[in-house]
Amino acid sequence: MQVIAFVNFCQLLFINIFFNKNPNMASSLKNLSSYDSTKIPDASEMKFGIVVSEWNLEITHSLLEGALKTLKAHGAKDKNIEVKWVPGSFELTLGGQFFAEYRDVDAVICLGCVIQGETRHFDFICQGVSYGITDLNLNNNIPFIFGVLTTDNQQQAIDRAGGKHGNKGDESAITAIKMAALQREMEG
Ligand code: DLZ
Repeated sequence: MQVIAFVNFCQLLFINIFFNKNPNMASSLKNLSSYDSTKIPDASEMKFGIVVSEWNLEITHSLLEGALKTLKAHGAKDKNIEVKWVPGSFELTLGGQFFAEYRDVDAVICLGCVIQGETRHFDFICQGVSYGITDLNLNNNIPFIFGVLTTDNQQQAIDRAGGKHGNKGDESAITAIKMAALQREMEG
């Protein structure tokens, strides 16, 4: 037991020193835009809703660009992708719910960016949107994708919106395609 704990400790130490970053941060090790395109299902018959937050617009605009480019790269047609804007990330949940109620879509991608400020507002927004999107997934029979960056500062967001860590929009699009395909497969 002690030996295993020691080996784990050494692994973490190595990763920490080698990458000079926190090993708990997934995107330090994984680029958000890297995936094996041969393993992605065909999206040509799928319909997508995308809800995007206007807060931190330069970032969310890049997330949207990434998501659109990736959906289309896997066959999704323009006419089958609808984009709606909401004021902030807190409103992504209701925007997503509107898609479930008023549109016929296979998956909804929710894109936003919450950057830590001086007050606790960050925590409330992050909690609201993450619980909100979880509820959407459980209460509607389609997938809702959590494409929300929650970062300490602007640079971390830039790095994950088409920067050195890839684009969360790409990752969200791939997740949407995979989940829509999974649902189709299980429905039979
Ligand atoms: C108010 C607020 C703040 C301070 N920061 C952000 C943010 O970093 N990212 C974001 O998407 N939205 C932010 N908002 C707006 C809230 O999401 C929401 O739109 C307002 O609180 C109104 O409900």
